Amino acid sequence: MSNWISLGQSCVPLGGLTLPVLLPPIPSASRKEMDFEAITNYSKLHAKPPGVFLQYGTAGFRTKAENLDHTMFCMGLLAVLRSKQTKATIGVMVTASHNPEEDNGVKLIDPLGEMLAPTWEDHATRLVNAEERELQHVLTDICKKEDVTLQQEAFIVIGRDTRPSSKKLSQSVTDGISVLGGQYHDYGLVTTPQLHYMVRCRNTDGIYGTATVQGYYEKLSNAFVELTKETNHQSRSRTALKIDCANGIGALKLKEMEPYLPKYFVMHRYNVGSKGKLNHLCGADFVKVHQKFPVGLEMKPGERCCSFDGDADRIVYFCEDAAECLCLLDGDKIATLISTFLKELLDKAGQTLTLAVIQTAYANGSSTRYLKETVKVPVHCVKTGVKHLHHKAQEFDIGVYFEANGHGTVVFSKAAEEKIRNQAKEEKDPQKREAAKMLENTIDLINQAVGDAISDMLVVEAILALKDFTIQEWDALYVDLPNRQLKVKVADRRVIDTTDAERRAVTPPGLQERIDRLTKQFQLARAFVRPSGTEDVVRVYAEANTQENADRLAHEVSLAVYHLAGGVGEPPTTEVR
Ligand code: 16G
Ligand code: MG
Repeated sequence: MSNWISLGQSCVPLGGLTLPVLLPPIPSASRKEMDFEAITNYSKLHAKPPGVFLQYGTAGFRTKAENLDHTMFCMGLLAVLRSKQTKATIGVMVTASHNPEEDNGVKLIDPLGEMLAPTWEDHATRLVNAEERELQHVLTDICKKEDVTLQQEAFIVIGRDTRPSSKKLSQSVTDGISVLGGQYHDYGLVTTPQLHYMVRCRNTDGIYGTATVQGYYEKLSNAFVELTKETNHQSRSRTALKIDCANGIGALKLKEMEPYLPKYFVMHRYNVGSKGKLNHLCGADFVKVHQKFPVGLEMKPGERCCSFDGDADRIVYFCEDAAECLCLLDGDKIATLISTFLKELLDKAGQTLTLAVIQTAYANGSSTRYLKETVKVPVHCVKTGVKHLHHKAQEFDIGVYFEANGHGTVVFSKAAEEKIRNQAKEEKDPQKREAAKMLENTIDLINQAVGDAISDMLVVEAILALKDFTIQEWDALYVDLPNRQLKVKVADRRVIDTTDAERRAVTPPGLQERIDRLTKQFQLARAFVRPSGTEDVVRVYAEANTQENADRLAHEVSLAVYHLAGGVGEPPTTEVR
């Protein structure tokens, strides 16, 4: 952990600037025992809101910002315990991604930049919901169950998005860290994937990269320049890219990165936060779910555009077609482009590494068919949520994973990476060596820790440039089946239990049979329902041969959910948009 030394000014023992003078300063030295008196005193300053139960969901805790102060403090405490247990740097990111501006959230990042281990998610839920008198017991119990050595030092890195509430909430995290004697470095405003990158850099002694935003920009831009250096700079795919930044952190970070990018990559940023509200009528989630153009972006037919989400870990591409309609290139299209590119390079290099694509139930049926039948790569379907995709992808030498919503990346096994890097150095055959070098640059351009809008955007731009593809040519690889997503409010969404990677409902009784009957009435149809992991709703997905049929099927399925799973409020109307 040599990187603990270079903490500079930002590692201060007390993060919360709001602490009252009455309390003694928290000693910064690592302690042998937990100081429960101090914990209790500081916990009172971050009092648990009465009657609020929060669950560490798909991507951490998420709710109205005003209810999160206590949760943040607890996540500071938990991050210290996780750091002591793993003997590694742990990340705490304050963000609610694509949620509205009033919300906020927090998630912990594990040592290699991956999502928090599931057993610790349970500890997080327990700790956050514990009453003040139970805190001591819960903390002691976690230490016992997880064999935490209290003498071990702890180091945490923190980051936050641009929400107005994020700064204060991240200070509550630092209070939690400090009261348990942990040390920290606050990166301030960063994208979620940048913080994941920092964690991975710090825990690999810098082998993955330099743990600074500058190190991140240098790594990605160097790889991009190398990968695209042979491309024709006048090519059709070199026209400016228009980026909808969702009024979020992506706007700031792209601006910082611009000087590192070669002149021939021209980007125009929109929804940069100067006027509109975060994620409001813009951003990747809005464009994908509503299948509508974001506001605030001037475009002409055929121009290449993309949208980030609020914390810049998702990206979708789009353009306006000849009929002035939205033509969406979502995570499935990105996965197809990347996996085709990797497969071609592997073939050229003569490498026999296993390559697979991981999707979720939301993947468009056409994409799955195209990947299996045309690209000829194995495709696996797992439950929604990055952790499930990431985990499955690690079973292969090269695992490409993408959710249709635009969150995804590629993971390379250590052995695959070594083979590729060795071949790039030692291969005698010039063509094979060139292919290996391109694979090597692709590895460096990809943020393997987690899906990353900036990194994914550069990968897509590089591939389009190398193939001299316009966005329309890329889109024409396969035609998406029309689809529709809806949500239904129910009294308790936990009444819905699913199986087969969320493609079938096990409960409530009769629901799946109803969905099966409805699906049979349409051509090329598929539908499923699942309880959301981030919102108090049940999600409905349907696809079919025409948009009208997809809309009808989605509506019929929502009605089935409403009637069989305890719908509340008015029944879903036929108005789907
Ligand atoms: C979170 C997940 C995303 C998933 C989405 C589903 C992470 C980092 N993010 O945003 O992968 O697609 O939740 O939301 O895991 P839902 O459960 O509300 O549909
Ligand atoms: Mg996000």
